[in-house]
Amino acid sequence: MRKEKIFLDQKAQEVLEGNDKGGYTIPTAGLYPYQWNWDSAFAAWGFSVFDTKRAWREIETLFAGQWPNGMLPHILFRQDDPDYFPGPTVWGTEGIGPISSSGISQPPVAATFIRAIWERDQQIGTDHLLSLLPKIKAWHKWFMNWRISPEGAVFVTHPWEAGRDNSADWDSAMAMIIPKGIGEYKRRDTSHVDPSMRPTKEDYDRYLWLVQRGNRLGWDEARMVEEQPFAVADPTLTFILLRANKDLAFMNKSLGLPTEEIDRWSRTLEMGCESLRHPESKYFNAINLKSGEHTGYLTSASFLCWYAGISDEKMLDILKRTLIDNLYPIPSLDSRSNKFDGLRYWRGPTWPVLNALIGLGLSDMGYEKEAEILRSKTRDLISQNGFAEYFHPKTGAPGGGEAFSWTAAVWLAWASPSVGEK
Ligand code: 9WN
Repeated sequence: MRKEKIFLDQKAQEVLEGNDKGGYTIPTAGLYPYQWNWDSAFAAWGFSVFDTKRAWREIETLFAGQWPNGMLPHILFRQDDPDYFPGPTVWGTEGIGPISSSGISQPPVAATFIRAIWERDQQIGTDHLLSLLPKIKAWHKWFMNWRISPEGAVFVTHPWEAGRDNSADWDSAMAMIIPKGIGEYKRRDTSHVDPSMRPTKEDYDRYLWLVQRGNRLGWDEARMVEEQPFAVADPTLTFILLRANKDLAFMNKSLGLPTEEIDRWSRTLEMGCESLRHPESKYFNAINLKSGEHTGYLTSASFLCWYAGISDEKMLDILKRTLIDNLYPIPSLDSRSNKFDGLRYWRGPTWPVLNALIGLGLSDMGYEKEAEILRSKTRDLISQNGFAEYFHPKTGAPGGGEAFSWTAAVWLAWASPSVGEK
């Protein structure tokens, strides 16, 4: 048993090292050849288990791409790679940020993992932290300036911003877009992965249309917000930013820095979380701000409430049901939904990264039993099927890319039996 544990820890470390491009980590070779925002933050968390300095380096290379307006891009294109579409020329952000990048952000998990890395070794970490704190704050402020609904929830202006590309949460808002004039383009993802596991062409047409619009408007938030064609209040970003603000405030306070403004943001977001509650079913869901309608989908993002520090009896009941319904919880879309598709990306599969965030939240709020079920099921998934991008919640079959950085990181920092032993 002990031997197997060490073997898988070693394998996970090799996945991270294999995807290390020298200071920054790609999610997986081929499919995702650049530095992605929340993937990189997860990778840093994984590195911190065996190499604290490398963990800080990952965070610092990520923040090196921060735009003057505080936005931290979702992809940093450090070198052009024809394996991925849409690449830097399609985004057209040249000259805006210090490194060639996309024009949108991604879920701000970084502050939470930065806190974890710092707490592991404050001696090495404090200097790194002091220079990062204003940058994290500037990024969170950008969300508060440009992505807050009137009710206080965070909304996304592109499905990629939530990190849950083809979630059913975007369906009604995506249907309102007519992707005229996008021209011919060639997808690359479907040459790496079976198309049945990927978003559809209709999705991609709209992803691209939104990118082309941002490019045309020079990624100027003030111009883009004037007539926002896609705006969905999102539980992923709302819960994650609230948690990130609390961790940022904690770190600031520990180092004698002010927290008033951050605390104010947290209060706004707490109201925003409540606005995401479905009026009838009472679970947290997304809202299409263009129509004002709750989307009504129960997704893995709905269960991030505890991660944000929100205890919720109704959600606990639904969680218990979900843990029974699925051999390998938590599905990215309720497996009882008629849109459930067990291997198609964010329309059904279980993602270890979401499980880790949900599990951390459950532990923090004292729901150890549920947290442990989730952790041991995630451990089974990875140890039986490898470091895949995601898994089928009923069969455990692996899907998407292989040798995936954030799955390896989740193993090392959360799912491995050796976590807590060291
Ligand atoms: C677009 C890298 C990223 C993740 C996202 C995941 C997927 C990209 C894509 O891969 O999105 O950002 O091209 O499909 O949905 O969460 O960060 O792993």
